[in-house]
Amino acid sequence: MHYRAIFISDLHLGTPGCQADALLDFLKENTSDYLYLVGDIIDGWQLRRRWYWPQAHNDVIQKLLRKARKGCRVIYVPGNHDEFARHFLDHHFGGIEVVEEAVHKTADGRQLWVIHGDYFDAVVQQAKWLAYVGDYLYEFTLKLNRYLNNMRGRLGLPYWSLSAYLKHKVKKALNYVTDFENAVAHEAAKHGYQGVVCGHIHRAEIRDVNGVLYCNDGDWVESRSALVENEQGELSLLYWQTEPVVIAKPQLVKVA
Ligand SMILES: [Mn+2]
Repeated sequence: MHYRAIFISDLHLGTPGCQADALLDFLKENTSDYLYLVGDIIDGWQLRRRWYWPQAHNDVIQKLLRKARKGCRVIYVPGNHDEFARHFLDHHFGGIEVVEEAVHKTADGRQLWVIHGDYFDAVVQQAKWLAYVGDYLYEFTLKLNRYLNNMRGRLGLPYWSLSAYLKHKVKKALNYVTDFENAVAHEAAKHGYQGVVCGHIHRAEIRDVNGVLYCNDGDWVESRSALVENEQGELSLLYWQTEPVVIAKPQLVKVA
């Protein structure tokens, strides 16, 4: 298939979790005018701890470089796991442009803000922290609730559920993904973009958030997903399923 644009992120090359063979197959079967690498392409964090670099990971890099050579515009927006690449912003590597963020104009004229998304951790962090505390607090509340109602009972007061009262607040704090999506979309709207493409949370999605198109291209660790734009400017998510590999081909044996 040929697309106008392909967005992929969170490949995590350099880790055993990266599904390099499936990714290589996807890159072979699909071409595009634009290819956006939306961060966490190479996992520098893990490589620093333990060197892991099989041939398939080399092949992926070779394939990306070949695409750039053949005229595909490859734009690389580094993420937090490949933050070392942020030292080379606005440089070219074998035709691959490294930029902090990009703006992709779709065929139907929409402006999409392309970012990895880790900058929003700080915004969402508070909610995440609350979630951990919230979970613990909930357990504690249940105990406290029993104790309080025991007291209330002895004083002749009716039963009152403290845990029920706090439950909806905890639930709200636990919604990390939604918080992230909303924060990113809100910032995109503030900058005047019609949509945003990001990665980082490994959760593929296309949805409207208050009039802004939120797109997350997923990852190549679990979901094996990509965001693609066709010639009409329509965006969709693609989950790559490889065909079972034929190991032994039937052979013709000539009998003399
Ligand atoms: Mn990331």
